[in-house]
Amino acid sequence: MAYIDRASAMRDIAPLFDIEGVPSEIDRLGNGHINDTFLLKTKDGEKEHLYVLQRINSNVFKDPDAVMSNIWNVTEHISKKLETLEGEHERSVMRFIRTKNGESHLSTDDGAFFRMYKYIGDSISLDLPKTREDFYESAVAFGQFQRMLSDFNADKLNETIANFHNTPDRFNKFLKAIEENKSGRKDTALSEIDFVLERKEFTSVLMDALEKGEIPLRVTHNDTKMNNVLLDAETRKQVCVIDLDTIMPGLSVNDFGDSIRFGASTAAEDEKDLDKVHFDISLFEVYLEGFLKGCGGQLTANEIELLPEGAKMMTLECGMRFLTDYLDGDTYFRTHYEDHNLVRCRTQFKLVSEMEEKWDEMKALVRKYK
Ligand code: ADP
Ligand code: GN1
Ligand code: MG
Repeated sequence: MAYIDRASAMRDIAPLFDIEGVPSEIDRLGNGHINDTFLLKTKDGEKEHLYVLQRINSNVFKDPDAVMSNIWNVTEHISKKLETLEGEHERSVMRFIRTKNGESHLSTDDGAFFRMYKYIGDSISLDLPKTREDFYESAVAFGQFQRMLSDFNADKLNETIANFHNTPDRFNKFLKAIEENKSGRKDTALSEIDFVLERKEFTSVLMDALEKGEIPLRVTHNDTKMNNVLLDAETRKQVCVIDLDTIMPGLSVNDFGDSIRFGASTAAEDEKDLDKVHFDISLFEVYLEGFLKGCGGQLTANEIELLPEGAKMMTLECGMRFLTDYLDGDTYFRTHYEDHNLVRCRTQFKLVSEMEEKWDEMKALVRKYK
């Protein structure tokens, strides 16, 4: 997907939305791997307004209408709930802006899709928690998010990416990528490929538990990394869960697990020096406490028991996805240099190995909360 330049986003796209004021400045925003995200400033006399303008990645999201229908329904559901609570909640949910024609998003003649929402001011989004409290706050946010959606009718949800966290299916796609070797890079990743192949059995444990009815299907976020939660810049309290494209029926343990993968690490997802990358079990416990608090007693004993499996599954799956993309020639995740996906997959596998070493401790920790 070709990315759009800032000037044309501001000149040609922004004015088509029902925003206040006249677009005056635009900059790129955040470190997301998928969408094309801009911070837009407008001038309205003396006043200034801030918006986020995003081009949806239609290579990843094949049906942007389905994505936007989920997002409007979910944010409306959450807004209604917030109205019943005391206090100010303007920043607690994403507020989308329709186009001047009343559409939920904009489709252009060249097949691109854009959406606009309010920038959530005085907030930060972190690629690694700076303190334990930061991580705890993100856990509460994702737990509460799940709780707020517990009575959302899942039949209203579209599956925006088929089999998104179906890890055995991801494994089969990985095998296909090895076989096709579209990038010709297979020989540079043999030990990483073996790492995944050795864990084939594990890839199906959560889907099996779901099939046997041991854990429930819930409405989940499915992309719960720390930079998808905004914290207040001053108080560092959680403000809002963002990046709602992958809300779909899913597993609570995977929402827990994806946060652990990203945040309970001592280094960034793309750290090249693996000596710096460790799984920090004390951060696992911090997140566990925050997540359970946020979920408000909703998780079943089986779900709590399988939280470590969620952590290992999401880390292995994500590493496998980076590796698959590396073998395919970097067509899915945004990369910034030649081996970026390979570097990313190595950090994930390092974390998986350390989780395996600390497995009994992880299991003992969750059992304290059952
Ligand atoms: P992607 O799917 O590419 O990850 P996101 O929706 O997560 O796209 O947006 C990318 C980044 O932009 C986020 O990680 C965050 O840092 C920043 N961002 C997105 N929306 C907002 C917002 N409403 N307020 C402040 N920052 C935001
Ligand atoms: C992507 O969109 P972003 O950057 O928040 C990806 C996640 C991965 C993550 C790895 C839709 O998340 O599934 O876990 O990168 N999102 C999609 O950092 O594939
Ligand atoms: Mg994101």
